[in-house]
Amino acid sequence: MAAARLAQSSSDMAPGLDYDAIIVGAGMSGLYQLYRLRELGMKVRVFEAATGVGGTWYWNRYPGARFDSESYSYGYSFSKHLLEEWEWSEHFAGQPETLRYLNYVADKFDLRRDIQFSSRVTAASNEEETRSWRITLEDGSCFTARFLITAIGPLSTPTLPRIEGRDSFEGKSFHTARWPKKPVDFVGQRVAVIGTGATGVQTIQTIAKDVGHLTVFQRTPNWCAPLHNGRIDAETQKRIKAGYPEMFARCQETFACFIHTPDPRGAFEVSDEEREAFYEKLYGERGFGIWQGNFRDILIDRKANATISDFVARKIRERVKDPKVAEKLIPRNHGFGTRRLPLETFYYEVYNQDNVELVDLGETPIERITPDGIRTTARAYQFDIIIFATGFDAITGAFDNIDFRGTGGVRLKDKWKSGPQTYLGLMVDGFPNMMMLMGPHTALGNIPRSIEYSVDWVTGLIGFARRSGLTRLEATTAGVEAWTEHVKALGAGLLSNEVDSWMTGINRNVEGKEKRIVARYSGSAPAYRARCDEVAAGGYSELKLA
Ligand code: NA7
Repeated sequence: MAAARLAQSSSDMAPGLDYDAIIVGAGMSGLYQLYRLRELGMKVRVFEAATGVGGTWYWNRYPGARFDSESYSYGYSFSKHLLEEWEWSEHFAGQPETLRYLNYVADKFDLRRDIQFSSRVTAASNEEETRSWRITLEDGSCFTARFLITAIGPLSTPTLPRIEGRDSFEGKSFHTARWPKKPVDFVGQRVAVIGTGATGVQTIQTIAKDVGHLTVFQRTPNWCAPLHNGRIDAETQKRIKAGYPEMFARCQETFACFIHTPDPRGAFEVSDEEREAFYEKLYGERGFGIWQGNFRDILIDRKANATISDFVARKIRERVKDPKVAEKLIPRNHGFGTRRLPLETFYYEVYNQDNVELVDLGETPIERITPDGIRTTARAYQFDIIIFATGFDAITGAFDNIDFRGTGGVRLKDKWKSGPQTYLGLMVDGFPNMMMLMGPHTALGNIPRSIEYSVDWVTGLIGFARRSGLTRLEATTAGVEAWTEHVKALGAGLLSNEVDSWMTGINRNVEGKEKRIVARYSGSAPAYRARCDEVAAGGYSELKLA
């Protein structure tokens, strides 16, 4: 740290600007970006809307929130000391532990002194003359910097359902991503959960044991598979630590940076018995193996996909006692794994409890929320608590919330009206000196792995600019068009791109987000990195540099 502090005093900031760089957001991306830019000796300020660090893991305090990626594959890999010191207690850590981890990171690297909390950025405008950005906070204060880096998260803008009477409910109601810090008491309460995505599933399986009565309002069932979490014993802990270099190297090679590698065989290249045995094995294993480590063709070939969908449907029928309820829990409009796979722990068994009811909104849609509950076309329900597990305005939502203005006052929102347009998912033409972390068109997957790569790439670019005396870095229009077309082309043929979900940009609770767009890079992470590496190796000559 001493070296970093020393370096900071040598900041060669442009006169008249407040900072060399402003980072928006102190989640996993923002924290690491701050650490890296400090190494360059830059004067950096992070503005964060929350009262603490952590981003996703700060806000999502809902009961049962936890990783679906193996804990040890999710932590930062950049510091050997950190890897040695930190011990994950479970294979898939819960939110409190992850938030503790991120606070530990912030303390260990003394990051807090450059973070301004309770500071929501509402606008950011490019100032051509000074080659800088001016950001405005909710309270009206303004700050300037040469570079602007967005670390605002792909799933950070929660959305409430557009249901009539939503605000008339007189009991307690919570969106899962705006959960209060003080735990909510469910004992004896009549609770409703709307939404059965990854968040809804975690919430439902966790509160079912405490509630008086639980009613789950399901619009679309999702395919879920067992998480198989467990504590990490001392022996395993040692093995994990000794194996970090190999494990991280493996994550770099896989399609989406998870530790699971697809089976090179196609689903029909084995006998029916072998296929069944393979699925049975995957269903019994921890984590995303059944999704990311399955036959190579299940996410691209409809018939191959049907074999795993049939297998999981049988599992649901075995686990849910009431056949009518089981049928409601089996997805009909999309195949296994074509939406983000929720991982579960006795989720299906919840529906065997006498005090749990599943309402299929396909049969009986919600008419309105009332002061004392929810009314469907069939009947009125009374509740003490309503939980909205209704998801996010994903990927572009956080960008829409800030009034970004590029050169000539062009609004990013207008530029992206018919879908995002980016260069490598990192930059936009007309928005010089602005870099995006985990924005549209970048490889997401096991997100900390992608974060570390993108932060390192951005740091490389800014370091290059400083060494070369460059003060204006901009993507070319041709570069943006080419990358945007490339991302669109990559999506063709993937079953997941034929299904409505946040991954295809659909959120009917937000006006204008009713049509599918390609906001997500769906190629492989290694291919993504190879392309970005190529740009760096070429001296960033694809950019307009001045
Ligand atoms: P998701 O996966 O977007 O799930 C949202 C859920 O809420 C989903 O079941 C929706 O049904 C349901 N929903 C949304 N609006 C309504 C209305 N108006 N009425 C009824 N039901 C509704 O969000 P999550 O928070 O679970 O997960 C997001 C990601 O965070 C997850 O993939 C992980 O990567 C972490 P629908 O399916 O649209 O019919």
